[in-house]
Amino acid sequence: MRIGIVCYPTYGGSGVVATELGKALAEKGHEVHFIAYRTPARLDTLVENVFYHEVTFADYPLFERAPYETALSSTIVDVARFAHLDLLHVHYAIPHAATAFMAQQVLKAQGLFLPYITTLHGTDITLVGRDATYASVMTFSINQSNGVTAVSQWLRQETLNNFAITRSIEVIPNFVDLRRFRKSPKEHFRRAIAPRGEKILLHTSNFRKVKRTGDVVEIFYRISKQMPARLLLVGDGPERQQAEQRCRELGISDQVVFLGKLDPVEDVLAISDLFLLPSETESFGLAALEAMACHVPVIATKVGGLPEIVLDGQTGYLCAVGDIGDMAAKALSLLGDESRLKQFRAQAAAQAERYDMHLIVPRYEAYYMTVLQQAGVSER
Ligand code: GMT
Repeated sequence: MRIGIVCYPTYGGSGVVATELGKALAEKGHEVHFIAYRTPARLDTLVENVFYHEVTFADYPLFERAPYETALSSTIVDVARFAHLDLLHVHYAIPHAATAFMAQQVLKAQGLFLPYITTLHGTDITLVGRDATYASVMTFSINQSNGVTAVSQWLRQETLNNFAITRSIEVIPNFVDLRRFRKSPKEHFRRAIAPRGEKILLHTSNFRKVKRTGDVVEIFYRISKQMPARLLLVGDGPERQQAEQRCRELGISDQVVFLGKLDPVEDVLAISDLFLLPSETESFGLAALEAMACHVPVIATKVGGLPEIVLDGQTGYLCAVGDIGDMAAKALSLLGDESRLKQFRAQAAAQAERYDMHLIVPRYEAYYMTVLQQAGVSER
């Protein structure tokens, strides 16, 4: 199959899922064409069957903001025509579903039909999508999609509850490449971070408000008062500076390492004892899944799709949003009990296996076939 994939190239989860999916499909022999305004973070283009098409913006003094949607739709049309795409798969509804619809209409006028699938990831529905600024066009372009998927049961329900959706939504959860995430710890790295055998806590995110990075710092502060510990923070974003400032105020800067944007997150996960994800909302929590794949239990909030991934009392703990005290207490009790920690580590890894790439990617392939059949198109 020849598949076009549209995604955000940033470190956000939707871009990561789109890129990993495209790479996995290419490995299975499909021809995959990524379309984005920058090379996606995890994309390695020197791989068989993978192509990358950059959306370029022609500048003009009249534009205060370059018209991204028009440039993207035009690029989709161009790639669809010349690479003979069978299907377009867009990740994150805003504005990608609308641009896919526009491209479909342009191609239709040229006598070509390009079915498109929209994958809903989270904040496109829970935060941004609800804003009246976007809601009507977003609802329309989701309904016009030839297929719609959501990354968790919760997100599917949330979409149906909040938008006038007239078509079915297939749930296909996110996945993990276990080959990549089953790493043995680099002992010299662990010794450098925790020379006296301190416990290592980790948080990775794009440091947006929704991630509650401030809570991560407060939870760690409470833990560090009770046991020797280190906190590693991977990623960057608007809340980072505030988090760094709070570490200084609490006098814990020497126990906290801000690693910034780091792609081989598996190397950091491999030396970690516990993962913290105190988000306000999380439609899936890919970061939690990647942690569990590395045998790292997760303390998270009981929100969104997280209870579908993190099994409370087995692969970690789920607490109320903002309940820093409870999260710190649960972390302390787990880190202080070596045999329970070992059991949780094994259970976390076993749970991650249910989301193995080799189980989930075929579900996308099957869904593509269904969509093509329903659209009355035969695969090239
Ligand atoms: O909102 C984000 O944190 C980024 C966003 C993204 O870029 O797409 O992440 C969402 O999609 C991820 C991949 O499906 C999910 O794992 C995240 O849970 C989801 N984020 C939220 O719902 C907050």
